[in-house]
Amino acid sequence: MSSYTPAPSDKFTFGLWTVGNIGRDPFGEPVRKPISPVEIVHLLADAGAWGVNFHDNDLVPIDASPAQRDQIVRDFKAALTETGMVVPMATTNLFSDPAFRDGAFTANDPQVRAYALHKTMRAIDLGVECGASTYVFWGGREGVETDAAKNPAEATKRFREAINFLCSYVQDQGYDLRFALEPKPNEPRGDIYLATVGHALAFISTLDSPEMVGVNPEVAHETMAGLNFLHGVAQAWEMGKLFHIDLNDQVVGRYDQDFRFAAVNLKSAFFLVKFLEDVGYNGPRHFDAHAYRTESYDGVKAFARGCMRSYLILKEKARQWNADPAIQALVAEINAGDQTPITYSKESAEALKERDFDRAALGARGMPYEQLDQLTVELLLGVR
Ligand code: GLT
Ligand code: MN
Ligand code: MN
Repeated sequence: MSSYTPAPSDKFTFGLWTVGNIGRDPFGEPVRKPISPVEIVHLLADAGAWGVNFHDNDLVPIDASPAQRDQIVRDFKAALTETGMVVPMATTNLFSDPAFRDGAFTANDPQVRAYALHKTMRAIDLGVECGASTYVFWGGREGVETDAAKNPAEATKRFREAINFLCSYVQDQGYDLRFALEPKPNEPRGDIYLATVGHALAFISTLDSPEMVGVNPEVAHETMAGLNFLHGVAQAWEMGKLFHIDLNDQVVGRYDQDFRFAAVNLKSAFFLVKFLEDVGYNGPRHFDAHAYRTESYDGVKAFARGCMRSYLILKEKARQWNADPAIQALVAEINAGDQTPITYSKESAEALKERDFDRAALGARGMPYEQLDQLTVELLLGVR
């Protein structure tokens, strides 16, 4: 039995904005005093995390002078060196400032679109300076409350132009950086463009440099859309597009909750962890979540530890599932028969057309999924 202690090889990361969340919500003021990026790095290192990610303005305030910026970055890097923490991912805040009230890359005002590119190039420089190799785009404000405001096809074109522009920028700078689009269906906008993993994957294939761009799916976001998160993740993985992942939890039909990983849908979390581990996903496991508003910083630390511990427990459960004789007997039964795909040739197609099938026998076969699911539940409940 493992001790469920995080190791660097687990690649657990948190954003400055996650443990640094001060508990402001649309109905209430902050409940926790802000802590500095340096303090956050120490808190996360203490909790056992491997890395920390940030938006440009999580680290450097939007109105900082160049000298202040340099000092902040120096202090932050010193904290990274002191703790051994890394920065695998960075991103831009294109949603807090009033300038982005109508979006950034898709805003109707061309000056806002230009400012969004300006801000993102600078944020990319900052991210790369701190070691980031993945750059996330979450288009929180890229959307509308009314479709009177914007033609959604035009918005898609603007989004494409922006990502193409930024891919060229990264290539020109010679940065070793890949982009990951993070879909979300709504909140803070009434409707957000590129609403799901599927929308994003289709969009990527229309870019000038599609090989540079993948996705950053988030549990809560696909769940808000009523979708099966694992299915989106699996499709992205199968296409070589799972560049990053945001782990948290969410009750279907609620506001964007960003709960501790596995706090709500244990079984979905289990199948997600099992998938990532079985396929050998090697990227960061980023917890994009925050502690309940009720918590003090002790609670924040408990929250961060809980995310990682639950992941590791589920990883151990996945190992048990893969080694459980009764479960594996059912898995073998389900996958019986010659599973080799039929490759097309004129002859194989003709032969297949002529083949006799016992349709009644095919329809008479039951599948033992009830048993398999019950064994899974029992394993998760700890009685196997
Ligand atoms: C914001 C959002 C997240 C995104 C972050 C990246 S910021 O908190 O809710 O899902 O991943 O911009
Ligand atoms: Mn979220
Ligand atoms: Mn996220």
